[in-house]
Amino acid sequence: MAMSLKAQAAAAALKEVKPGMKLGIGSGSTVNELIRLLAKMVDDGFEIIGVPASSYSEALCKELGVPLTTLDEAPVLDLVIDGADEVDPQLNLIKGGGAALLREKIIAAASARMLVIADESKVVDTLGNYPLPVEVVPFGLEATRQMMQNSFDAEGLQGEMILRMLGEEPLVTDNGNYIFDCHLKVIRDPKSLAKRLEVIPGVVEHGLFIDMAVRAYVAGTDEIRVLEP
Ligand code: ABF
Repeated sequence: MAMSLKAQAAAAALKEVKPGMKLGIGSGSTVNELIRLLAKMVDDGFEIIGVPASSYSEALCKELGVPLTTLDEAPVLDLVIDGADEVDPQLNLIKGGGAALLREKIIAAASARMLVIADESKVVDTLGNYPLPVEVVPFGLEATRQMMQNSFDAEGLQGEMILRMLGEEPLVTDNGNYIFDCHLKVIRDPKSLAKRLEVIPGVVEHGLFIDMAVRAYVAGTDEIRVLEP
């Protein structure tokens, strides 16, 4: 059976994984393909140790036999491979559609290099059409919402914020927090917005990954493109 685009992107990035590496493993459906391919390599005797970014990735790795450790045991990683919701030409990213952005960013920051795997639908000229996830502490939610609104106003963004729900209740992240999905349309200056969000005490982390990815493997129907900033 032909490989899906997501699996093709994952397979291309896996060529950068060398035996003995400590590998950050992101999350999402593209990374699930990566985990499946990695599990086959491990079955064939390839030795790596992974640090997963979400409880879902952890469970899949365990189920398929990918050896894991924790970031406490391996605080410095050689490489992380992760998906994205949007990728711009500088390889700035929006991530967090799967609600794992905080752990994904901690793992990316702990890794010497970050590779992105995606299909062509994720590539954009300007970030923002995909709603920006922002992880916030439940305490003082309304105050945090207003401070975030002020940041969007200051950036000239018409930001509608929607608290992510799971049924009738707010979705709770792996870290016990909530997520606002911020519909901003066009984020002209992601760096500036990131700085504004980072000084809000109730904001734990935002889904803008700036200057972190060094290469993206983007699978289209005709070819796999390798993007660099
Ligand atoms: C994670 O998975 C997220 O940060 C991002 O939201 C998402 C991409 O998912 P998929 O690969 O399913 O499109 O990496």
